[in-house]
Amino acid sequence: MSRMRIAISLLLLLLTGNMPCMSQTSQTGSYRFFNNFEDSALNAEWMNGNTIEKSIDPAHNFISKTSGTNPYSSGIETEIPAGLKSKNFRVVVKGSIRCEAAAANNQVVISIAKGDSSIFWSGEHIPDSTGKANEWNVFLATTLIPRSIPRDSRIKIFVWNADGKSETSIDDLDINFTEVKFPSFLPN
Ligand SMILES: [Ca+2]
Repeated sequence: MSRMRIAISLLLLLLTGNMPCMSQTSQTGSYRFFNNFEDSALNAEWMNGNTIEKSIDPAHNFISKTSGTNPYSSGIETEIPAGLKSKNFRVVVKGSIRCEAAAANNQVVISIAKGDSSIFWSGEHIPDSTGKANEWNVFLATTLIPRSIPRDSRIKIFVWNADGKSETSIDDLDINFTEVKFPSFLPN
């Protein structure tokens, strides 16, 4: 490998290493991660890429599909973003979901760990996934993350097929981190 190639590889590693899937920073303290699973280069940077496949629904094309044997959807794994370390922040996860069986249990999971130690875990049931089988629904889950989380923690976000009853398709996964500033006084 030439020296130039090594330099380019190192640069790419630096650029993509810690924040692989950050699509944009719209304002200070706000970070967005979005994937409609149509871009193979972006898909490779997201977790559980083995779940990404072509849907039978041409309107959604590529999706992340979970089942009893592959229960975790594609999602993100990243360090706490630099602008949110030691800050309270809100995580809002939106997306589209389609279950092949009614009353399936799918959950938006936010898992935070420092090294091998789990620090925070939340699994929010997606009510819309209990709707009619084989129809697309949208979902939204919101979780507050306290500023006491260690600065060098890593955060994972994905959809968990918790009961394995249904093959479940996930698309247009849209994850937003926003700093929450609580007022320093209470209004009269
Ligand atoms: Ca798609």
